[in-house]
Amino acid sequence: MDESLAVTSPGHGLRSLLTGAEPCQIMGVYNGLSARIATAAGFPALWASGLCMSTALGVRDSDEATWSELLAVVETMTANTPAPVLVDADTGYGNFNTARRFSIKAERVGVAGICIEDKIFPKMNSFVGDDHRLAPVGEFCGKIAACKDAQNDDGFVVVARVEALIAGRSVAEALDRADRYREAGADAIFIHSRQSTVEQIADFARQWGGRAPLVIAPTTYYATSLEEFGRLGINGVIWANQTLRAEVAAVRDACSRILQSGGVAAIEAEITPLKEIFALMRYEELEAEELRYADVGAHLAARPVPASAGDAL
Ligand code: SPV
Ligand code: MG
Repeated sequence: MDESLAVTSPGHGLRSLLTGAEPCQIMGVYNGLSARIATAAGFPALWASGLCMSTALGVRDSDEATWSELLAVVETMTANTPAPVLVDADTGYGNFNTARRFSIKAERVGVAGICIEDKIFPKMNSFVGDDHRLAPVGEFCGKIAACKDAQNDDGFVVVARVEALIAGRSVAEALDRADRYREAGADAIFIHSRQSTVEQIADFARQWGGRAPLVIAPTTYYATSLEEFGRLGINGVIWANQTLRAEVAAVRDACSRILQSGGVAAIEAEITPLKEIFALMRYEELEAEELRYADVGAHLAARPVPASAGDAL
C-alpha cells in the first residue's frame, strides 16, 4: 500500500488505518443505528458483517440474503458514519462478474472496500459445521483482479479472505493462497481461524512477514490482547459479531423480564433513555435546521419579484 496517499476517500482512509503503527480496531455493525453507536464510541473503521446483517434481516449467514438486500443495509451504515466501512462480500455471490458488480455498487454506496472470501457459493458461516469447500485458487485470483479492475477510486480496498485454516488445510497452504491473492491485486489479507488460541494465526503472521496488511477476526481466540496482535504484525482487528451478540442478550433479557413482570418498571432504569436516543440521532440538528430554513423561506418570500420575471418562459 502507498502510505503517502492522502485521506481523500473512504478507501484512502481505510488504507491509512491499515498501514498505521498500531492494529486498527474495526467494529462489526449491521445497520445504521449500530454504525452510529460504534462511531460515537470512537471506532475508526467499521465492518459490515455478513453474519450480523443476515441475522438482523432474519435469515442465515449462508447467502440467504441477496447481495442487493445487503447493500441496501450497507447504505444505511455509510449514511450514518464518516468512518470507513469495509463490507463483507462473502464469495462475491457467484463468479468474477457478480463479484465485480457487487464491488462497483458497494463503492457507489460509499464503502471503503470489500472483503471477498475464497469459498464456494453459497458459503456457510465459518463457525458452522465442517463443510467449507475452497474455491480453486485461479478462479479466486480472477475474481480479485476483476474487482480491482472495476474500482473507480484508486484508494478502494479489496481484501482477500483466506479460509484455508477454516477448511482444515495447513498454514503452508494458507500462506500460498494469500501470496497468490496478493499478486492478483489484493490490498490486504484477512486470515481467518476458528481455533481457541492465537497460535495458528501467530504462525501464519510470522511467516507472512508483512508482505501486505493482515486483518483478523478473533472471535474464538478473543483472550489475546491488541498489543500481542500488534507484535505479531497484525494491522486490522475486526470485532465481527460482538455488537449483535450484545444486542441479542440485552433484548432477550428485556423481553423476558417485561413478559414475566407484566410491565416495564423493573427495566426502566437499565434501558437507554429516549433523550439519549434523540441525542444519538441528532434531533437538535433537525430543530435548528427547521428554524433556519423557515427564515430562509420567509426572506425569499418577502423579496419583491422583478417585473421581468417569467418573460423568458
Ligand atoms: C462476518 O462477520 O460475517 C464474518 C466473520 O464473515 S465470521 O462470522 O467470523 O466468519
Ligand atoms: Mg461473513
